[in-house]
Amino acid sequence: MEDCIFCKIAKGEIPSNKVYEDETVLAFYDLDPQAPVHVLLIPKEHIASAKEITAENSGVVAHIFEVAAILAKELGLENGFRIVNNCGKDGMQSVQHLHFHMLGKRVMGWPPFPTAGN
Ligand code: DGP
Repeated sequence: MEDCIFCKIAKGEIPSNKVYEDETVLAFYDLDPQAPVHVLLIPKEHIASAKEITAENSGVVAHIFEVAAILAKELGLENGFRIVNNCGKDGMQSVQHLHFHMLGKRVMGWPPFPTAGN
C-alpha cells in the first residue's frame, strides 16, 4: 500500500535491520527497542491491523508464529519471550500495518497502559 512505512520496508524501499525474510513474512529489529531483543514480525501483504484478519488472510498469522519460534532459537530466547500486538487507536497502534512485537531477554510493563482517569 502506498504511504505505508512497513510496506516500503517489505519492498526494500526503506532499509531495515532484517533478521528473517521469506515470501510472505519479514522480521526486522524495531528502531525504538523496548527490550534487549525487540523484533517486529510483519506480513508482506498489507493488512492494516488485527481487526482486518479474516478466514482468507489468517494463514500468514499462523506463519508469523512459526517464524517467531524459529527466531527464538536463533536469537537465544530459550527462556521465553513476549508477543505483543497493538490494534487500533485504543490499542495504541502507531503503524497501520499488522505487526507483532517479539520482546526477549526480559521486559516488564510494556506497552504502558493509559490510566483510566478516574
Ligand atoms: P505500534 O505502536 O505497535 O504500532 O509499533 C510500531 C513500532 O514500529 C514502534 O515500536 C516503532 C517501530 N517503527 C516505526 N517506524 C519504523 C521504521 O521505519 N523502522 C523500524 N525498524 N521500526 C519502526
